[in-house]
Amino acid sequence: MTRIFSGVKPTGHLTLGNYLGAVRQWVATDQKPDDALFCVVDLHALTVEHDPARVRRLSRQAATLLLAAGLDPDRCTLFVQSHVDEHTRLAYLLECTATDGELRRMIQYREKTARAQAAGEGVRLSLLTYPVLMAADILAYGADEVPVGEDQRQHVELTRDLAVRFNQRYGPVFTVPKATLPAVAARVMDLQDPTSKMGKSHENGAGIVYLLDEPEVVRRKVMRAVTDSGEGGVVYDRAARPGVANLLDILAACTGGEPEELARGYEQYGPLKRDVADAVVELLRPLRERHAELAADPGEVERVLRAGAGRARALARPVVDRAYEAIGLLAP
Ligand code: AQP
Repeated sequence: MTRIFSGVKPTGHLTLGNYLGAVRQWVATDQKPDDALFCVVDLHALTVEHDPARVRRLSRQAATLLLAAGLDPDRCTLFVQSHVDEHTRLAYLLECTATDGELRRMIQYREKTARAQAAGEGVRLSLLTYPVLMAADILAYGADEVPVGEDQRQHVELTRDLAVRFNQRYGPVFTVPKATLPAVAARVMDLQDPTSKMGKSHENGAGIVYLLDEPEVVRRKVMRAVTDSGEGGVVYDRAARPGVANLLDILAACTGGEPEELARGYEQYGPLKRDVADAVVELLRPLRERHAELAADPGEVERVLRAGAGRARALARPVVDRAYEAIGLLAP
């Protein structure tokens, strides 16, 4: 049985990018509680300037949205990262395995450092080390596959490197995982700036479709999406026409077609945008409805998370204990 692990960070409201790039893949897996682990990775939200009350609220909301999106607590393990100490226990051993140079090469570190500096904020040490914590999130469960969007591919590569290095040096403790990406929409771009990723913590929400946006808000954002001059009709060309390519990717992800093929069905941008807006609204409708039901019963979400943490702990502890022993620490 293939074991999968993945997570979402409560740094903002979940977006269409998170859904198409990652969450939809999670829901589509043939889920079994011990082999499908999904996590609200709240410790990762502390790596940048944050408001404690907001992180708590967003953590609960993310868990509720994951259930609304279709994760079934009887067929997967859904939990909150900070509820399972094994993640931070293992992260330290992996910090003793990783090098400063390889962490400084991480693209997200470089981008987020630039953002923090531009805002006049200090760069937290945890921003540098968080990919190691992410490696611990994955390796603690012996996950084989990590379904993620394109932006996380580099972090999963690092996880593989650390697992291989640890195993070679101290003995075979970790499963070496691989990233799995969706065929389309592995990198959904911002509708207002199609050269950058649709990211939930970006300041300007005009180019971001949030999963809980009202239908008319979704329509407005899609209809105002930045495109190019439009000369030569609608063609799928990611490099030359990133805005249109992004809309075609989103449409393909929603309807199941191929972006190049779909492009042939349009001569102008207006009808394309209308179809994209309709497709996204319909895709998100059941999720929004289910979210409203679940949000009315927060006790149920808490029960799911408590049970999930218990299951996760039982799976992670033996792996982390083995790593402690292998690296040379005395058993307590
Ligand atoms: N735009 C995107 N397109 C496709 N997949 C995406 N993911 C994120 N943005 C896109 C995937 O969603 C999963 C959860 O992401 P995360 O919470 O770990 O955060 P992130 O990757 O750092 O992206 P965000 O949402 O943009 O957060 P901020 O703005 O805080 O950095 C991951 O599998 C990710 O690949």
